[in-house]
This record gives sequence, structure tokens and C-alpha cells, in this order.
Amino acid sequence: MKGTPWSDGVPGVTQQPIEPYGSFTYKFKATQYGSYWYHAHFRGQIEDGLYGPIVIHPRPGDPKPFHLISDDPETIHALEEAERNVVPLVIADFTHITSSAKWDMSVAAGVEDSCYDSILFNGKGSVQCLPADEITSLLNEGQKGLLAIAPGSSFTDKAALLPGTFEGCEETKGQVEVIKPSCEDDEWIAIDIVGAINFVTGVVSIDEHDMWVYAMDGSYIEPQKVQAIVVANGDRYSVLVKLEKAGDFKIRMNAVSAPQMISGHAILSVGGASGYGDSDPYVNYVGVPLTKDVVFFNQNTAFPYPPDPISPTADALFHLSMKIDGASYLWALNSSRLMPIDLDAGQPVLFNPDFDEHNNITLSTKFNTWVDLVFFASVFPQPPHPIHKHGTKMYQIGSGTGPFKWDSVEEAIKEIPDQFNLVNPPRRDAFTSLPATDDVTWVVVRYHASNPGRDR
Ligand SMILES: [Cu+2]
Repeated sequence: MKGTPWSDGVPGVTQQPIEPYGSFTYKFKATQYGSYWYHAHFRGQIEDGLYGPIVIHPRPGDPKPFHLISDDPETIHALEEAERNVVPLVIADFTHITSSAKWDMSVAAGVEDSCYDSILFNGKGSVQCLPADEITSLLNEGQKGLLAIAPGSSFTDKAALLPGTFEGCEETKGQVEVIKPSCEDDEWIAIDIVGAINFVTGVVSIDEHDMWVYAMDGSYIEPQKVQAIVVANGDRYSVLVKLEKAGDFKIRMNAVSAPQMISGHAILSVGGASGYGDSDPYVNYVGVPLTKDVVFFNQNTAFPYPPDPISPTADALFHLSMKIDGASYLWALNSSRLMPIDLDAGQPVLFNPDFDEHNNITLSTKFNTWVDLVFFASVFPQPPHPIHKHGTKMYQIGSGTGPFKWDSVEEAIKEIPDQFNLVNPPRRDAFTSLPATDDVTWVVVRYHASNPGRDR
């Protein structure tokens, strides 16, 4: 949104909410390329299905990392052709009640309803139900720990934690999304995996196929050959897949987040097959690899391509302390809750910046400076948080356990150099903070304040 910050779409921050039956046209110049998406930013409206993919193609001549996948010119040509025909695969966790009904229920119960009915792929999917004995056998240590806190509770057949609220899983026969190469004899297909997810973090895999991850959050990386990617909300992973055999192969999303066992799939159909025959998975129902050879995508080695040097020092550092505030579904940054009740009504912050308001969650920075943000999980236990940033990308430069007790990253590096990467850190617009299990934790991101506000 360079030059058009009012088209960023955040009620209370860049615009007032759009009235029912009203309209607002978002106009912007596409200055980046890659895999992006749009979604409602008003309360839980994204859960009601207001989202979709955006594909912005690079200019001819923009440097691509495909020679790191193969040095054969014909293969590189095929990879470029596949990228031109990239297929978005938007994954979402879906519930059969509206977001506002769900919110009211959570408030009434005093506990977040974090259970979904199905996983959708480009809007298609079905409800799957697990028998109770299978749920019990698939429980991980974390889930067993949660159940131990509340004696008498169990994972229900919708695999939720609260008895009496979530029972009654009924399977449905919805449509299945089928992904095919644009030509039947294509040797490669490119897929933009878009995590349009509300709550579920899951493992994405394609049965019997490697994925070459060549871009993360819309930016090229040094490609990684993997069989599984952990996808959280907001994440995008662009993958190239070699099509070597005909058949139907499941593209799976298997939840690994604590509250619910849920899974869904689309189909990669190769060579004209679409009978939805069985294929061999890499992971089980709860995302655990079935053999020790399964390679997971590693964000720490997702080096930007071409190299994208960052400033070795920052001009400012801000602390953003994260904690539960009052109820399991209420979170706060620096003691200010998300979505204060008057946020929708007032002047958007973009047009009325008041830096004393909202307990320092409005951060003032100077144009063309480098800024460090410390995301501090200040109480434990605390789950990992999906963080995303508008306006500019950020580089995840360090993380650790315990309090962040330094005034700058430079000082921290003197003591714990191994916990920082200032050379080629992952470049993201969405990431997941460290869980705080037995202690507080922190993650530091650095970004260049290169996207001015409304006055430029
Ligand atoms: Cu946002």
C-alpha cells in the first residue's frame, strides 16, 4: 500500500468500517509480486468466508531462484512456465455458525469456541468425524496435560475440550477441490498455499510428492525440498511440485494446534485421473510424520533470494508485551486489548494519530529508519501467537526464553550471539511467536520503515 495507506482495510486504523449494504473500492498499485491474499479485517468476518487469493506476477527479468532447483535449462524453463500458471490453494478452517454467533457463545461461556467443522480448500471440503477411541489414541502430551487440568473433561467427537458444548459430529459429503496442471503433460505445477486460517495450525503435505518451497509470504527464498510444511494463519508458501506419475494424490492439512484434531484434503490430479483413488500419506491424522525421512520446511533456513541485507543496527526498539487479559479469548498488547469497543466509531488512527492513547500500542517511527519490535510472551503458559505486519515486511532476527532484559539487540547479541541472525534472516509479513510453556519467551523482528503514512 505504498501511497495508498487508506486502502489497507483495517477498521479503526486506516478507515472506518463499511456499513451494511455500503461499499468501498480499494485501489492500490501492485509494487510487490508473489502470493498475497485479501480478507475481511472487521471482527470475525473472515470466518464467514470473506477472503480470497491475490497473485501478482513478477516482471520479466526479475531474478528467480529456480536454478537452485535444477541446472538444466529445459527444467528451469518448465519451472518458469509452471510459476506463470500458479494455482492458488486457499486453506481455511470453517464453522457452520456465523462469526457473530460464535463470538456471542464464547462470551457467554467465558471460553473461546476454538472448534471448527471442516477444513476448506478454495471453499470446498467436508466434515470428517473421528471415533472416540481413535481420538484418545492420537492425543499428544500437550493435550493430555490440558485434559489433566480439568478432571472429567475429554476430547469429544468434535475433539473439543469442553463437555456438553461440542458433541454431535455429523459427517457431510461436500465437494472436493481438485487441482490440475494447466496442460495434461506438464511436468511441474506451482501452487500458492495460502493460510486463510482463523485458528488451526496444520501440517500441509501432498501424498507421494516432494514440494520445492520457492517463496515465503510472496518473496523468493533459496528453495527447500520438503514433504511437509507447518502452516499458520496468514502464512503463504509457494511450492513447485514435479508430476512424475498419473493418479489422484491427497493434498492434506492436518491440525497440530492443541484444541482440536481436524483434517481435510484437496486432490492433486495428474494425467487425467480424477477417480479420487487412495494415495500414501507422509503424516498421520494429527500431523506426525509416518517415517523419519519426512522433511519439514524450516523457516530458519529460508534465506531470502536474492540476498536481502538488513541494517546491522536499529534506530529504535519497542516492546510489545503479550498476555491473556481476563478470558482465554481476550488478548492484550502492552495491556491494551485488541479491538477496544470504541475502535470502530472513532477517527481512524491514520488520520488522527494520538500516541498517548491505547497504552503505547500506537508506535511512532521516523521514515527511512530501522525499527526493532520485541514480541514478549509475558506470562506462561501461553500459546504461540500469529503475528502479521502491514505496510512493510519484517525480518525475524532473534528469539529466546526468559525476559528480554537488554535495551537494544546489539547489547543482547554481546551476551547471546547464537540466538540472532543479522546476515540472512527470514523475511516475512506473518509469523508465529514462540510458545511460552514453562517460561516467558521473546521474538525480535527488524524492519525498515520505508512505507510512509498519509503525508507522502
Ligand atoms: Cu491484518
